[in-house]
Amino acid sequence: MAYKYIVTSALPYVNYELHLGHFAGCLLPADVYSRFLKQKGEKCVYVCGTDEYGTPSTIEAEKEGIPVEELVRKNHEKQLQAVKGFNLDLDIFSGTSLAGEEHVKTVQEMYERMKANNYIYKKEIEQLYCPKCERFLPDRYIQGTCPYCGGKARGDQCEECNKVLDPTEIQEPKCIVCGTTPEIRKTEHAFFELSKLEDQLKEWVENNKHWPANARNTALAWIKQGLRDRDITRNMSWGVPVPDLPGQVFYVWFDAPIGYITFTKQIDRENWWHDANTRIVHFLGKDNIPFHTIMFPAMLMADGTYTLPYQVVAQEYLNYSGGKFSKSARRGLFALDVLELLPADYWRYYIISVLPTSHDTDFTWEDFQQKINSELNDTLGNFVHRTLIFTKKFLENRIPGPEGLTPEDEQVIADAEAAFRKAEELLYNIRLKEALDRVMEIARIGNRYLTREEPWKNKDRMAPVVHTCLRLVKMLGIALDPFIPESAGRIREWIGVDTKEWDKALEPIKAGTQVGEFKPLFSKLDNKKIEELRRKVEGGDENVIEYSDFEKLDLRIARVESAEKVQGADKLLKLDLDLGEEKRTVVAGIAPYYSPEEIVGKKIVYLKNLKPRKLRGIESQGMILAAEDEEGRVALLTVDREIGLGAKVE
Ligand code: B3M
Ligand code: ZN
Repeated sequence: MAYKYIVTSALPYVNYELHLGHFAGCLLPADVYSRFLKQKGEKCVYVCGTDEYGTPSTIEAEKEGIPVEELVRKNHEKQLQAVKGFNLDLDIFSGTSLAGEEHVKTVQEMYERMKANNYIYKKEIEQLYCPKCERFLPDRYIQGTCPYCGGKARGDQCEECNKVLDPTEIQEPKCIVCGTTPEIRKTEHAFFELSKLEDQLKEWVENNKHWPANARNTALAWIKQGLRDRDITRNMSWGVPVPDLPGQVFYVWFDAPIGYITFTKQIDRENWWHDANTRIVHFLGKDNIPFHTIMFPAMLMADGTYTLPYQVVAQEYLNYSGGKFSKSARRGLFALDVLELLPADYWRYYIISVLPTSHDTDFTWEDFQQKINSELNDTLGNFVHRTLIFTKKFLENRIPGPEGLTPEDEQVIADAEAAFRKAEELLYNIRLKEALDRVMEIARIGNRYLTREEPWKNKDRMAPVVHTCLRLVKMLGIALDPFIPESAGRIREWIGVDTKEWDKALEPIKAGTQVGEFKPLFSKLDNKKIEELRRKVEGGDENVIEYSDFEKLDLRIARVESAEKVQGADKLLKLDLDLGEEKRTVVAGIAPYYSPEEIVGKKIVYLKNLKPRKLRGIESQGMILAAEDEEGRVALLTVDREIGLGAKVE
């Protein structure tokens, strides 16, 4: 029975700048898998797009001071560039707001069906409302103290102990926009009666024995804790409107997975979703497991018209030299940056070869260098290049026929075919890293064979050996396509193979074909080059200081006891500071911004161990800290709560 495949990658939030972690987590594995299925002639579409609604976008838009629609368009375009640059063979890269009415309709219709099937009810809840902004505060707009660990809590989660919180239990809550203390108000929301589906979900997950362990275990652990009904609406305007709750939109995690259906609709395959013969295969990062193994399947069950996901492939994290990727800290490898350094295939090869399938993996430059040099260049590149060089040098650049093949030569082809078939089986089972290793085995077989045969020493053997090698090169040109499509395409072009159909790889190669112009597929990365790449990515070392540099500064809190103008210098104020145990005098250039009366009594930040210097005859001992912006406004650094004089700033 032939299946249809809908392959999806988790929709990246549109405010993200895509980095290699996203490519390892879901984009590349889905691409490899769907490319392979298409090569096998399976009916397959690969859909993805940006996740655009909800607070992740509105918060970022506010930060950048632009309308949310503008942020979405701008960032979607950037992500699209990255996705294209990495040669993802997507059938569509859409977006939940960019899909417009189509998405609104899909979401609202699904909601109506869930409601008709009695899985939706309305309930009044207590929510934080900011009287100054005159609105209910979405989770992430609330900041305060965690009631469990006392750490900083943001919205529905504590940033320190990671506990999931009800925003109303956060202590000393504040609106992040205006700083006002919000009040609790009642509002009616729609709830998804997830609890009703608990048994059905449990049975379904238990029966999905073909799921990878991380997805299945996480899902079962969640179900074991008991499934609570879910609030699926929010009082905000950036989202899909809830038809029967004016002023509210669906929670972003409700509309986002429905995006998979909307995007499939946009390429006219909607009916696949209703077909029991369709295998829906989700690729995602491990933090998204519960939404893909429980929430979304439950929504599909409650709707009743869609087929359920077949496979959930969750990757662990790819970290950058021991820590999470972070743009603001300039940590990690961002897609558009790295494409300027090396062709996409280098990155694609590396990512798949270290795919974090069962545990978090670290990107390190040493490992990257080693894989590119010894595998991509020495094993693959050299094998292809040597074969083509022999063809050119000894065989007038024409592919020789199979005449004179010995049983040993036939055995080499048979061994390579076995590796090829094994790769095929592994690809069907989505074991991509192992599949790539089997494909590389074809090149290793070829290299060992050439080293053993040394055809340059025995000219009679040249034609059969090169023929044998070219059979392997053809297999590589096809089997590498899911992994490194650009290089695979080049290989096929050089040897005149005009198809990438998977099963054509084992057919004999056309004798007499002229080999095209070729060049080395890859180049080695020496230490200097690696250092250069690392510096480019990390933004150079010039602007970075060590913690020990910072530690040299003896910064203290001091109170301004008295202040007076310095005679004959209209910019300067002489300040007497109280550090608790001791007193100091400084001269500061802040007279244009602060009057003496204004500054007395302020607790400010004081740099104690700066070498004293004389200004207008007065010894200035250290300095006080102030900030200045581009418009020339100046503000003193002060403390935001009670603290003892002389306290160390660190
Ligand atoms: N945007 C979470 C994330 O990017 C979320 C995935 C949605 S998949 C339907 O990590
Ligand atoms: Zn507010």
